[in-house]
Amino acid sequence: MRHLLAVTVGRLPPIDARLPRPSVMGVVNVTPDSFSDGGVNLRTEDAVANARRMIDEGAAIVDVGGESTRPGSGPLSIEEELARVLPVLEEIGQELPVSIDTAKAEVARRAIALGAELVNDVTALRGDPRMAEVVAGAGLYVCLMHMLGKPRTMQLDPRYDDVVDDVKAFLEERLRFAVEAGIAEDRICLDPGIGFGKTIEHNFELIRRLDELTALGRPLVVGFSRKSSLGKILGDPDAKTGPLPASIAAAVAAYERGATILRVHDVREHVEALTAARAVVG
Ligand code: HH2
Repeated sequence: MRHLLAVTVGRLPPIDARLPRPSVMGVVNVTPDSFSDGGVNLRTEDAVANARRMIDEGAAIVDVGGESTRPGSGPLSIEEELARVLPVLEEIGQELPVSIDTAKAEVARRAIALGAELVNDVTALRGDPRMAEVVAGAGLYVCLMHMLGKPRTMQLDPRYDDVVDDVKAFLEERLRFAVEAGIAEDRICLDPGIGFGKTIEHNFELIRRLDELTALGRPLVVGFSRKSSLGKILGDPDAKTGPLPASIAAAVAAYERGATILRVHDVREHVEALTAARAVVG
């Protein structure tokens, strides 16, 4: 067993020791409708095989999710979300390093019981009043992400006074909330939430000024992989996704500006690019 989670709960190292900069988080969406890979991993055996391949290709962790949060999507029932992710976690939870991408405390609790070591909550503990307690009680890692509004409407004319200042203030407040709820600060990472209630310019400005978010003192996760802003700047105003070379460029730029964890769909290519970028950055 590569993954000794059962004996390490409560004594996990700080997240920056467990996931040093740069680390790749491979995306395994067990959904029919994710914006770029909907349906690819809907069968358990496909999700398991892809998760194993991502770890073999150099991902430090795989992020398993059952609910799409693409623009325009609506919520999913707990039963449906559990039915998608639990069979996958039963197969890989003790074998591979796994993160659970959910905003539901019950899904997180069941995933943790099967071996998940990180809860990736796109609502930053706002979606379910029991989530903070579940994460704190398990002593695991958590990612707190910024989102303006809800997936169904978040891309309808998002506005900020200053996107970086606003996202920073939000993440600072959620970090304080999490620590007050009993989650050790050294287990927490933060994410500006690329594409979650943001225009193209907002997304790129957040990366351009990422140093202002690293000033919060916590490792940053960035998920620009395949997002539509990348397709749009390449000339297709109706793009729903962005291509791989543009995804890699955004990931490398984010890494160079201080990102620690890059959340990506194409693991091998990002690992190769980030290995080269790291050799340059030193
Ligand atoms: N992006 C997506 C989902 N979860 N979590 C974090 N921390 N950061 C992100 O940028 C992020 C995320 C959306 O991408 P994907 O999972 O591929 O799509 P969908 O929500 O349609 O399943």
